[in-house]
Amino acid sequence: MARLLDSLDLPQDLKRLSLQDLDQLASEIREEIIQTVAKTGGHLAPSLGAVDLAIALHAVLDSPRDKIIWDVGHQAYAHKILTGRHAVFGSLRQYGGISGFPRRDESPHDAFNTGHSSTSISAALGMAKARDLKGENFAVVAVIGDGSLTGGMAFEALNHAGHLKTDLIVVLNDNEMSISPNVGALASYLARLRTEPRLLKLRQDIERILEGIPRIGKELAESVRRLKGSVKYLVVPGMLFENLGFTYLGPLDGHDIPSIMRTVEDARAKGGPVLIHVVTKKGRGYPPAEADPRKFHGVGGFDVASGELSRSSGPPTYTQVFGETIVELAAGDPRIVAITAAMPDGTGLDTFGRLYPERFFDVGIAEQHAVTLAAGLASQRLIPVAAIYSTFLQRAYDQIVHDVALQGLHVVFAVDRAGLVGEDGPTHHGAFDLAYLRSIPGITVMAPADEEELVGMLSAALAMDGPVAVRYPRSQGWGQAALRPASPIERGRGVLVRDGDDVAIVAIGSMVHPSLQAAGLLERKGIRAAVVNARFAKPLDEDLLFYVAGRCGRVVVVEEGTSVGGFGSAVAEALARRGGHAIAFRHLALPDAFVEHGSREALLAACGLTPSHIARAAVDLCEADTGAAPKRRNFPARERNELAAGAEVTRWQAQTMLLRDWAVVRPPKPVPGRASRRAAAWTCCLWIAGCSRPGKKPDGPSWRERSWWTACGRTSLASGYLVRPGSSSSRQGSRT
Ligand SMILES: Cc1ncc(C[n+]2csc(CCOP(=O)(O)OP(=O)(O)O)c2C)c(N)n1
Repeated sequence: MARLLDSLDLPQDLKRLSLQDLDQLASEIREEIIQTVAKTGGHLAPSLGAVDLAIALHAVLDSPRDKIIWDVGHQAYAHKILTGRHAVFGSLRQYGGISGFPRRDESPHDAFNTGHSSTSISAALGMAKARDLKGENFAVVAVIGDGSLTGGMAFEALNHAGHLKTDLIVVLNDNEMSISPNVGALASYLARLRTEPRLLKLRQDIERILEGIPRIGKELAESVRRLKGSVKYLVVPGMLFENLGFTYLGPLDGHDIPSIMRTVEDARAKGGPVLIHVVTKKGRGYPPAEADPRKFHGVGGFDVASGELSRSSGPPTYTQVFGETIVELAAGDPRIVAITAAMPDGTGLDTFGRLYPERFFDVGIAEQHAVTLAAGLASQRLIPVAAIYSTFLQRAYDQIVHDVALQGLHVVFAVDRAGLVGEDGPTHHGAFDLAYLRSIPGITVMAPADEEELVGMLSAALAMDGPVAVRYPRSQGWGQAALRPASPIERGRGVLVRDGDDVAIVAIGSMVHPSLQAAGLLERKGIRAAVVNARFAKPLDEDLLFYVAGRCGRVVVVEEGTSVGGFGSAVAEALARRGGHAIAFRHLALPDAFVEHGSREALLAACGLTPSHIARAAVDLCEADTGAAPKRRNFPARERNELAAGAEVTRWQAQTMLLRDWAVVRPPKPVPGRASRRAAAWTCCLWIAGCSRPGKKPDGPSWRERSWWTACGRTSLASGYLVRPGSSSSRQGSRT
């Protein structure tokens, strides 16, 4: 039988379909979603639950003139199919295909980009106010789930909307679920509204009776008015929303298309802020998803017939290792408590929650509250572990700064999904945590090279002081390839995992193993690459960095984080601060742009973060005349002036500069007066500059190395820091 879906011009044609046709269309769309998501993966259960709602809204509204904002946007697949993307729906979440979330650049029907929860009411209110100010006329509808309504922003927006009183419709899509069952007092309140719809009838009956009482005297009239008010309080469903200034309509069956259509029309006619409460079933129309909506919230591929999820074999994911490790650690330390913001499964804390319910807090989709709750717990000497995805932790930046770091509180942040997350795309990539965390004073930021190191880092993090973040990617671990035995984690210390003297690859976290693979590729080309597992983005192991920088003269820094302000910037800052600006330097990182969706592998390749890209960068660095060697021998005027001013010479004097084996520069003895300090500085500069004269020490380092050291020496003096390039000190050399 020909499908309606293939013959309609949507969304316009919805308006002329019979109710029976609308139901028929709903089942066709469900089938389309099931078949597609089985291949592409995606948010199955939420989208199946919202099919009838999407049809009803598009049947009544005139999109894109009227605006529909889908909160989170993970439930908007039917909306996509209904608004011209049916033909390309098979490319859902694929590299180059359509996004799994609403995107303004994808369709004019996507009124607002979403991905993070609880934003829809604010955005809708902004649009509604813009409409009023511009004297325009269109409807604005925010569709928000009961889970997303637990986010503070949603309440901030409800509060403001109730005050502004402009025309705005909020559809509360209540399926009793966040990803896992919704938690909190609000969830219980909504449950009461759902389970006691008789209250609505009761209210109507009571109000009718009260209206019928004749007005005998002012006093009685006033009593009746008060009585009406209190009865309303007792029995009116949605009183919470009414008190916030909304008209509450509902609860309705969210799969009854005509009922939703009528109610939306009523809401438009009523005007002002209206909340329509619809009750839906997550996973509707696909029995396995209806039976287990938690499992089918977000899936990879699955077998439609059996409902079996495709599982990848191989090593456990970082998330699983985190979940298991934190349970083990908690067994030995009752101070450990765990916090999630509505993601017990996603973060791997579900087992912890089952084993230690008293020590486990699912706060709802409330990352800001999660972090400050952790701060409160830490202030009483418990050790909170807040497991939050990198992208969602962005929400709680001020809480990390103001409530945790400023007070030096010991909170452990398990920053999951750090780096590229794959098919969920730009709203979900964990691109920024290294950058936004490392700028916070007193914080420790580390990233394990593999799952073995994650275990060590978690134990170390619990034993440290102050805020500590451990960031790890959305991927499986390295299994047999993991670095074993993982050496003990020492705060601020990296590890030289492979020695070499042509080029140093300094990598952090998920990029350490690819860098080791790159070093293998380079070896075949006769290039000896040192590989540093930096472990810490903060504090940075500057000694190790300068050891390899001095030894190789060329540094490739690799990170799965933004190229702006992250680990690479930390390395570049350290080099600049300590005079290594003449080191040939390449930085491989995520671009300063939002990375699209696609498989993690495809995206890593597109961003140049594979072993072959790393090797290529190292080869380029070795081959290129990078201009690393200073062209001028004379000190630039600015530096000369700084030196003449005697900047920080005494600090410099307190140290010794080692230039490999062959030259030791000892600063002159401390000298009191400013003139003699200046003289001392000049002596040292000239001394170092002298080392660079070609042919002076035929058995010494190359001209290139010497001139680099010269450059370092000059900058050191100017900036007051000392560089120890290429020290042959056995202490550093033996650190692996
Ligand atoms: C700020 C933020 N935190 C966490 C998430 C992860 N997340 C995606 S959907 C979801 C549950 C949303 O529940 P609800 O709004 O009720 O929609 P449903 O899936 O039940 O349809 C969560 C926690 C997110 N998208 N944004």
